[in-house]
Amino acid sequence: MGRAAHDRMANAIRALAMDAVEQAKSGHPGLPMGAADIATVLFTRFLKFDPADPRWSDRDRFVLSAGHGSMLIYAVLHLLGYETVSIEQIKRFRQLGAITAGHPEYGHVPGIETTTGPLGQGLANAVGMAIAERHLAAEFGAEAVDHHTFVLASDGDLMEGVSQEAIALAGHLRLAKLIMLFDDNGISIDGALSLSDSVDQLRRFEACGWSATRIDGHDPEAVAAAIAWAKSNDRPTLIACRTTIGFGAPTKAGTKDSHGSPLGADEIKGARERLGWTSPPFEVPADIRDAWRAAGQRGRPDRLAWDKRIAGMAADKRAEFDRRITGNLPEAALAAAVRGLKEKLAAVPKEIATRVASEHALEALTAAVPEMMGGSADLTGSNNTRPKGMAALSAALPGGRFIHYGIREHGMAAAMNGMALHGGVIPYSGTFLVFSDYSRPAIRLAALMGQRVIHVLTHDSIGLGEDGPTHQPVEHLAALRAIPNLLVFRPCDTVETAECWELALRARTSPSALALTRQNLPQLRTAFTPDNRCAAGAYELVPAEGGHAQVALFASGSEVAIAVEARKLLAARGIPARVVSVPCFELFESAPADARAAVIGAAPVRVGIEAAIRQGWDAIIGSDGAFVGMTGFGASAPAKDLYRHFGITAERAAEAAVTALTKLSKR
Ligand SMILES: Cc1ncc(C[n+]2csc(CCOP(=O)(O)OP(=O)(O)O)c2C)c(N)n1
Repeated sequence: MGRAAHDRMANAIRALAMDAVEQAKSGHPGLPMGAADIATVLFTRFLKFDPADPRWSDRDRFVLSAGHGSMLIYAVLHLLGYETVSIEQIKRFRQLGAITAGHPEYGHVPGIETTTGPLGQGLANAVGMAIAERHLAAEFGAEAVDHHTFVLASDGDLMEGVSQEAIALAGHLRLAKLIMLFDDNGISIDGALSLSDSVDQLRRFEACGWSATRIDGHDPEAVAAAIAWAKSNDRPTLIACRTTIGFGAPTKAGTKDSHGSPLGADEIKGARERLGWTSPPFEVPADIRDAWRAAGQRGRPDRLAWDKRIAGMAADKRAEFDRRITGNLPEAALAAAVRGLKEKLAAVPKEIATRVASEHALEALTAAVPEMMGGSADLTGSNNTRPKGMAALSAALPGGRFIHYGIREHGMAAAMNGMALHGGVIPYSGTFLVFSDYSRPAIRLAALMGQRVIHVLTHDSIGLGEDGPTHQPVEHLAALRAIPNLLVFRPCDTVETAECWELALRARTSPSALALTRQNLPQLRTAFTPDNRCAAGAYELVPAEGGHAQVALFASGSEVAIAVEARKLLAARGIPARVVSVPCFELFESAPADARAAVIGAAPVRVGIEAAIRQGWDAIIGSDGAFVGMTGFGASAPAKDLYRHFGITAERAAEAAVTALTKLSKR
């Protein structure tokens, strides 16, 4: 392609971007106009994809990490011939009901792998995608899995802390098929980057084990040469592409004024003149459209050849590959594993911590579900996420299933999102519940994007003991429960732990968090039940005896055993009480109203028990219910002493019930 043809193709992106932002009266023209040359080279000469099959599993992945530049990807997809991204959709950029959202996440537009509004996330997602690619290639061979992951990142992406975690991990794992195109325009919202940053990015990336180069991002041949070089590298590559933000805009190019607001009619007129773009808004000349469409057809032969290779695979290997890529679970094996676990526990009950119960569950589940990939942020022995025999993934052994993420909770959670978005693997990993604060932004995005990632969060209360209040979560359960579409499980014993694991795996479009104890807990579910009782979210564990329940005790996790003891104390005083285990608020909330009402029951007094703050419990116990839990931070002491000190005991729970009953009788 000659330079003139390239320029006209890139200008089509620029024109669509400035016109769409103008029409929407909001958006970010600067990045698409500045990065148009990079995108044109990448999409017309390198990226492997087929608009006729956007979900083709061996396509190259492209992540626009700087999601605010979304008009770049919409314009490109439209020009390439992705049918859903019609000109009508571009005209309705950022409007209610349009697929062209301001910051598109996953799932709205075919062809968009993910773009992240919160800067830095997409970059870390790309690292996870590259990990998944390496892993699946090791398992199924290059004839099935052999693609690159490209990410376009901005200054903001590289300034965010999560980027450091992600690039360090990528360099360490030598993810050679990961290529980062850095839109090196030196401008952010406040103005010149020099206001707040003086990092030498090339040396930074090199120090993290990457190859790095800087080029003129408006020179298509330089971009092409750099990408070709990057593809031949044995390590991940940073291509810093020097660009001018808002390229083409007569007065706003190179300034913050082109970053995040419409250019205005005069500026757009001037840009059209400068770029030699004579078409009216939203119109693309036929020859340019044809050139883009032709580029969109480039990948078709590759895809057809891939189809053939897959069709030629041994039948059982092919079936397994298809199953993994579609995300279906091995139903029979999973059901048998869970049943086997529960039968064993019914025969020989165990008094162990739920984190240990989780390890036992993982031994059975990871054997049955080979797409599960474990990990931990340097707390492997504490999180119990590495079942015996699970090999560690490394640069030399990409087929390993356990990832030592290092002390990088945020990067870990964001990489897990990328792995899930890539498909073919189910990532789970661990840290302490209290450090979910460090991974929260990525957990939130997993929930928003409907991705199946599973966070094992151990040391889930003051029950962790001597490490003290910095390590003791008190508000974290409430904070996680506040995230829509996140399933927060807090199982009370070994059986519930197995059941919650099964539910997390079956939640195709929700991430899960499993809050697990450090301390031992008695097994409360001693009788075998084939059904998954935790699926209801809450259920009656022990009924009232000696008449209608006067008291209902609701608890989760380690406090369910306390509720069971409190019930005995109440029984001794002639007060019938029932115990309801509440392993998952979200599943309970989604149950039908009559089922919910039946579980809540008619006892005049309701008591909630959880070694955490009350927030959220009123939905179950009512605002007039009694709550036994935490009201502030914990302390450093052995767990048993802390439970006594903070009054989270059976005696206190029974007392609270009696006090409430007495109050009622006086009314
Ligand atoms: C985590 C996070 N913090 C803040 C923002 C708001 N924000 C959007 S773009 C941006 C910076 C823009 O600079 P740059 O990344 O260089 O993009 P460019 O100006 O080149 O388009 C900021 C702070 C965000 N999207 N995410």
